Amino acid sequence: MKLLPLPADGQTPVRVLTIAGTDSGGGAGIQADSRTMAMCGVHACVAVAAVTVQNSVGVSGFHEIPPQIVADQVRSVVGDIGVGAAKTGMLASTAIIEAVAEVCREVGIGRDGAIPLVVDPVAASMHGDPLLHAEALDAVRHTLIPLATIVTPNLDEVRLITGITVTDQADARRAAQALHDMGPRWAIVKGGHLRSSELSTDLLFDGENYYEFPAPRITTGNDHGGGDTLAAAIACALAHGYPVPEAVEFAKEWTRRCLAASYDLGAGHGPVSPLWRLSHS
Ligand code: PXL
Repeated sequence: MKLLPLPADGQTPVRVLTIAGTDSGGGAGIQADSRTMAMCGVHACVAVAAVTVQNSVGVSGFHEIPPQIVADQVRSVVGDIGVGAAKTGMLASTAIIEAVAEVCREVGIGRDGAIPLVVDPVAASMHGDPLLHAEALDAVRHTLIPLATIVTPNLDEVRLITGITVTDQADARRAAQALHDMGPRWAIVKGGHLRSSELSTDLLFDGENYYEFPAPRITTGNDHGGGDTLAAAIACALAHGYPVPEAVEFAKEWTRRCLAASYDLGAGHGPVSPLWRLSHS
């Protein structure tokens, strides 16, 4: 695959900011984002929104960071270090979403700013453990998604956000339209969880044209952090100046490789792994 250019020794790399939750098991969230960013040659800046208590079996609790501290992390990083793109993951609550949206508008992150924003509307872990208060779905719909350059829900999140249960490509198109109507520049409906299909087809929509990204399905129980990895890779490619369809194409192949390299960890689901990059120059 075509990889993103790596910085030379001593050269300041492209920077990407993730605003998300930590995963003590190291598989998803900020840990997945930072790993993919590092393996893409990108310097990861992080604004921690929540700390989860989790391992390979599930999430047993989380602690929310005060909204002002989340926003201050974003302001501090953008004002000094500067970033080429940003990504949101687990934001947990309405108050954090509102604080993040406000600071993003202030510093120029988002669809109308200079810094593209990938919104991964994380609602629950793969085990079904909640990572977002149910009352915050309205803020996801009306405050967070409208800010996005691209929004990247999986099918469970599509159902929660739009009410549409996707079982085929026609449903996926309706869902992409419904998401786009909320205001992001681009919407992607990920087909990875549509187990009835042999292909994992992601559908990208800009309000006019649909772009399909079919890929052979990789069946593994070790897919923890897959959604985070896709969204983080999109953000890395956008920071390198890729147009959105090319960024998605890159990220899809990146994530496929990470799924193929996933490994067992603990008694539950292992993580997707970008470590394959270490042996491919
Ligand atoms: O993969 C979604 C996700 C995002 N962020 C955090 C998570 C998870 C899934 O478990 O724990 C912190």
